Amino acid sequence: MKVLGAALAALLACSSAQARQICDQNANLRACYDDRGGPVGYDHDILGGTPEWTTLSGPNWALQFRNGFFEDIRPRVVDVTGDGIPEVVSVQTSRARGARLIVVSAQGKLLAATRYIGQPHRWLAVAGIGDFDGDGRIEIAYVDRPHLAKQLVFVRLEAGRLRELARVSGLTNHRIGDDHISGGSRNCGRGDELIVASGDWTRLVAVRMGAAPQDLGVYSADRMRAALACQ
Ligand SMILES: [Ca+2]
Ligand SMILES: [Ca+2]
Repeated sequence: MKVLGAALAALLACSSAQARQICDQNANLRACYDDRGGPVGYDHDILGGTPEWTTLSGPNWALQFRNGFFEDIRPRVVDVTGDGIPEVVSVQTSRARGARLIVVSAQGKLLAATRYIGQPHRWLAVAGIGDFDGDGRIEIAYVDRPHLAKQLVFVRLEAGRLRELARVSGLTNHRIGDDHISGGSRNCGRGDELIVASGDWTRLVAVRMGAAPQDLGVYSADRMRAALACQ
């Protein structure tokens, strides 16, 4: 028992010294954030104890940004171009200019990015990826500054850039210090839609692009989970 205890202690000590990592996989593409070489000392901690991810990596590539890092809960490996090959959707933050949304190819090439928000400690939270207007093309939705501006933004990767398609005010999906993003996308038989909260966290809201947001009643974490499961 003593030997086992010592072995376990050694294992724990070893693992705590190792870089932390979080991954996502789709088809043959597995992409990961890790905090090798970190932390970067950005002093934001908006995601409550989540590492300042220094590296986004794929099977045989690794991406890092000078004076920046990845401020996110996990990479999202999704085919956003519709060619059957997944891309990686990520939130990359500059020390000087805050966060932006980026899309990276399966080979690790930066395909497109939104503008940085423009100042440090300003962030965006990905809300979901799907066909939110039913036209067969994929959109990426995120909340621009979920604690300040509270704007749900739809963008689509077109001709090498992320084109902004729509912006809806008064919605949010993250509270300062939460280590997770609330809500997400669902398809309950009427196409993809987003589940988010009203800006003051009192109402549960479903959103499709180009349609008025739909009030689903009083917000609670349990009711949000049920809505995501089409219940
Ligand atoms: Ca693709
Ligand atoms: Ca669409």
